[in-house]
Amino acid sequence: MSTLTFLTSSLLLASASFALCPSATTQQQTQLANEAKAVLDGNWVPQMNSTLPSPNLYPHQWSWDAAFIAIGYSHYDTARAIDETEALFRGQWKNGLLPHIVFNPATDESYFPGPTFWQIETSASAPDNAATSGIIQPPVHAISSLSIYKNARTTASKKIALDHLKTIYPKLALWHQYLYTERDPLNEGLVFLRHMWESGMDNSPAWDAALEAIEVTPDMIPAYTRVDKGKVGHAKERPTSFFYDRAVYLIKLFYDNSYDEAAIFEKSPFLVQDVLFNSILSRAGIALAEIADILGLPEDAQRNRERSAKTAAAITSKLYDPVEKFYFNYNMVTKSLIPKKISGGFGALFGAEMDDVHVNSLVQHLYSPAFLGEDLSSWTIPSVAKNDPGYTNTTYWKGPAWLNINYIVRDGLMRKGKSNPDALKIGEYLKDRSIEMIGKVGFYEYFNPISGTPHGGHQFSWSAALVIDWICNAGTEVPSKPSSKDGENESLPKSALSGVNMLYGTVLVGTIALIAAVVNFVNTDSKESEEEKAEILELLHAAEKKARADATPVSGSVHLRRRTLGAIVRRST
Ligand code: 2M8
Repeated sequence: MSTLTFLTSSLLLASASFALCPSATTQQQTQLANEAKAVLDGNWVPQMNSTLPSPNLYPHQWSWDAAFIAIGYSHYDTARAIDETEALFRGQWKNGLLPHIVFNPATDESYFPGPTFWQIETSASAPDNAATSGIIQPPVHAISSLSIYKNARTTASKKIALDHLKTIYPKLALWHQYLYTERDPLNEGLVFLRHMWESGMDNSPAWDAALEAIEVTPDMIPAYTRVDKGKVGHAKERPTSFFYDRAVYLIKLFYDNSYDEAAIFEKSPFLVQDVLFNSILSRAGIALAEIADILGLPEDAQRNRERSAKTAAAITSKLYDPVEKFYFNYNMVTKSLIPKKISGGFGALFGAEMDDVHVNSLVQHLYSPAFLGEDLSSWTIPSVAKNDPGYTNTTYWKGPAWLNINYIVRDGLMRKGKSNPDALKIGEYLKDRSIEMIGKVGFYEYFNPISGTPHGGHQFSWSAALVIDWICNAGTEVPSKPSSKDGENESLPKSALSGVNMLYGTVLVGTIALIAAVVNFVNTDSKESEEEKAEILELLHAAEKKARADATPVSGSVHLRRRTLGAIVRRST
């Protein structure tokens, strides 16, 4: 790498760190995006090269969290988005299984089930140098790696993102290969899940009947101590002991069978095909095909597209119930659909093959009182239909709204609903209301869908990451007043907005000083091409434009920025 290329790279990467969300159209958006950035940066663990989902509840790296988090980072720190992804894949098993947790050795004891509980050493496929769990989570990863590449804004970050695609593609391909072979023994194009945690929607009422059919007595499971209950406001918001006993029972079944998928498929009392998981897989398959295209691998691209199309078609042919006009999960043990209307059913919009009738049936469900209401009175989509007997406002995946589900459904509505104005309207609504809610209450884990009040872990990373993606991609309005349609006694706390902008301004000035130093140096290096210099100038002009747009009353630094940039640009021309 030449001196100038190196300096240009540093310069361009440095600039990326302050140009967060150029498409933000209001000061409120800019402020919220900066707060979201502060959440991610605060949860970053340098020793692990990864980000905690939430500092008080989840002390390790989780799989689909990492993918959403990387999407957030992709808008302002390509290198860190790559680190996050590569850290997760260091836990990948030899057969391709991407574990749902990669453990941080420094905090082993602060989460149950910790690394030793999984006994992954019973499997010949377990990784040699990483402590992981032995189950999976929805495969958002190809989507996030493609986002890292697409959202890279400078020549230097594009280059490292392309290098990342080259490194990660074989690992992603192995991950999808594992899913389509080990987890689809009937070759239906639909993968099965063997643990509730694999769905990401852990204690959803969709699993209640299957769990009730599993008889567990204390002598059948190893002794264990939960640590989650003391870490949230109300222990009753967390899953029950009944649920945890069965979660532990299944883990024991896995290690007793050395994580052999065929043996588990034969013996497990919990085997489901999940709408959301398969829908994400289908979309991720298209992303994987796009990555293969970028890397010049047309045969791989074709194979990924074919597999994705098979999954997309199978979701609708097997999991859509034409009577209820809804997508349901499927219990492979009882060989029947699980008739629970949960938010994951709307996930079909993200990756299933649908015609207008399917799209419209989901849109009608969203408008029903069980979900958003005809007048769109709910803040965002509840995780379970409000008229389901298992629904609660505040218990984890049994009713509360989650940002990642709203993000996925919103994306599906905007893509599949192009000829359905109601779909587009709800899509916009979901994004605007989610952003409004977060702006009011902060970056929490989940929310009461009726009142919008926050619950679970605070400083929750994927809530922050997805807000960044929404704001950076589209520049959504952040309305200043919440709706007054609260259906419960809970009321919204005051906005959690803080003084991040002060810090931001200081960092900006520091970065520009660095740019000045670098450009001075560059100007003495006469061997470099005019093209490279033009690239730097373009960056400087962009930085100046951004500094002007960002003009906030931060201790007079705007004048300093303008003067500094003016001097740099003059010296360079
Ligand atoms: C929750 O799941 C973990 C188990 O994996 C837990 O309850 O301890 C879920 O919300 C899951 O979707 C999420 O990835 C994880 C970390 O945020 O927490």
